[in-house]
Amino acid sequence: MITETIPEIVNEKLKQARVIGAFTGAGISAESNVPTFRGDEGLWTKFKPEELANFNAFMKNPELVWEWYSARKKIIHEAQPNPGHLALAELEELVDEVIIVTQNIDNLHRRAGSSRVHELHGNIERNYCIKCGETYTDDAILSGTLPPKCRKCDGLVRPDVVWFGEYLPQDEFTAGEEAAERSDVFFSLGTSAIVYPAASIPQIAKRAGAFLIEINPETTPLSDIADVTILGKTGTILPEIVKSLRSIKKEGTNN
Ligand code: BJW
Ligand code: ZN
Repeated sequence: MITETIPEIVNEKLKQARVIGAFTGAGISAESNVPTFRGDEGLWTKFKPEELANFNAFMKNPELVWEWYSARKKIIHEAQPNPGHLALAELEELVDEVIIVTQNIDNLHRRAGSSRVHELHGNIERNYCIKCGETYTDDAILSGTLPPKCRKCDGLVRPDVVWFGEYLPQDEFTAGEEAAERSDVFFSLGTSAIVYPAASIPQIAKRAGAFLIEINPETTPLSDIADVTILGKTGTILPEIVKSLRSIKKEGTNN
């Protein structure tokens, strides 16, 4: 079902759910003014993500790749969690377990208060040396000229994120698969759902029997298998969903 309003079945399924999973993408942070990767609203129209988010591009032109990441770092640093992130965090008060599986590297779920977050594509706050593996989480390493160099071995330092052609962190991906398999209701939120293997996570949830709800202003390849696709912004729809669930649960305890 593709709809612009929240159908009653969403409330019914959430009311019964003990474990809720949420797979998130750049769209959930769009209302925090963090640009998405693709589409008309995507700010990175000059370069396709495939052109910058890969190791060969980094080796060819580390300055350019670092310029992209430092610009994004600045935007993310200034960003605040939006009502969509906050609604997911609030859901933890109403349900036994809420597990977030995110493709985002921006930390906004944790900053909103979500306690279980699995990051499939890394985190912009971490960096590491490609030669000796030393990790850097302080911004001091980025304060000199770009690209930053390792203090130990003078090797190139890169952001600890997953680029095209690279493996996802195995433990995070496995945790994502487990969340998908265990969820009664599973959300796919603000993602174009085209980048694999991450995009297989909501498909695993559906196959394992979860009720799959997608929220996105546009349909995606996932819309074909979602039980409900709500065409809208996560910052508007998620708070409405959580508000209804709160009042339903409250009614239940009063009776
Ligand atoms: C809103 C909204 C609002 C807007 N509210 N919604 C051919 C076929 C199949 C697969 C492949 C292939 N060729 C290569 C591959 C594999 C490749 C892949 O999937 N490519 C496809 C693009 C074709 N995958 C990989 O390479 C992965 N690794 C891998 O496969 O390893 C195995 C291997 C190892 C060795 C050799 C070969 C294979 C790794 C993928 C890594 C992706 N990395 C990035 C960068 C991360 C770091 C960083 O952030 O810089 O991850 S790319 C970028 O895309 C980023 C994102 O996490 C990811 C997904 O994007 P996302 O989040 O969905 O954003 P958008 O912009 O696409 O969509 C935003 C959505 O929001 C839109 O739908 C809007 O409508 C919506 N929206 N406002 C709600 N207010
Ligand atoms: Zn080093």
